[in-house]
Amino acid sequence: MRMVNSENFDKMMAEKVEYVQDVIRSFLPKKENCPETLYDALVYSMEAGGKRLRPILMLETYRLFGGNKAVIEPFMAAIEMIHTSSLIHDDLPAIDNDELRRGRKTTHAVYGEAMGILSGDALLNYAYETALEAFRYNFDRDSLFLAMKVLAAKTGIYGMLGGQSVDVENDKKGNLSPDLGMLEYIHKHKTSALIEAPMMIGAILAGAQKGEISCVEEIGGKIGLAFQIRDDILDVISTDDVLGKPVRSDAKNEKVTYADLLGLEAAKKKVNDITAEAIRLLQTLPGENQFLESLVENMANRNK
Ligand code: GRG
Repeated sequence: MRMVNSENFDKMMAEKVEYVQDVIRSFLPKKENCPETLYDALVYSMEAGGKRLRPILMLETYRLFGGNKAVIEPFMAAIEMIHTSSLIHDDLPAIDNDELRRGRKTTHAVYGEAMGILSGDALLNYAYETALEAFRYNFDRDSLFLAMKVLAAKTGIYGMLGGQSVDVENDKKGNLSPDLGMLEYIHKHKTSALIEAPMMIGAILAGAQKGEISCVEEIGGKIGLAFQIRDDILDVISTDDVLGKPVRSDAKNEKVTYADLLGLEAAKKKVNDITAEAIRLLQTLPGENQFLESLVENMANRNK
């Protein structure tokens, strides 16, 4: 495999995270124009750290297809805003009811439930305002339109929100007690869709062909599924301190997970198998991005 060694990978990743933070900050709303507590709550969650994987996957897929323009930046900020809004809402009392996220108190734990709902909504809306900034650039309108459509669709009913709405009915006591097929539906929508979207947007804005964009969608689907199964495994084997969020959250909320249905060892094997498929598919694309391949490998073996 064409990988970056681990020391170089960590250094490159740190540099990319720093660049992504600068991009995100440059697109955050201006304090003067925003109600004070709403501003504080949404900046609190956006600045709480986080691995910034989705904007980095977007950027690296963009680079894989030869993209090198600033037009990608509003989309990088937008995808992290959408992701962060979903985490704020996921932590709310009505959903997972968690008080720890990214190593700090959750947004609703600090600012109250109403502000948790509103700052999540505000970030989701502001993500689209932000992505639309890309239309200020002198850039192909059809590609921008397609990128906007992917961003909206993968977040919505046919993506993250659709998957999450099935997941809230997933509980061992019985609303839904998913089998592997249903669990795969949930994961592919609530998690993979927000990995597919940034990778597809990177490919679209770099001018990839239709078939290549579909291949990137398939790769993102696999990476997302592996990422979520790893998340379920870490929920069982890790600690609050390492993860920065409460472990055993799935058990507390009586969620059926891959670790339950397959057992830990088979779930780990599934993560490795799907990741290998994703990397094999990446290698069929024109161009080469060793960092991206290493990132996908690292996501499968992550401890946080
Ligand atoms: C209104 C936008 C909105 C959303 C509501 C709650 C919800 C719908 C969707 C939740 C989707 C969700 C939380 C899926 C889990 C995906 C997952 C494993 C997220 C953790 O991602 P990391 O590890 O987080 O990349 P960091 O903190 O590093 O960014």
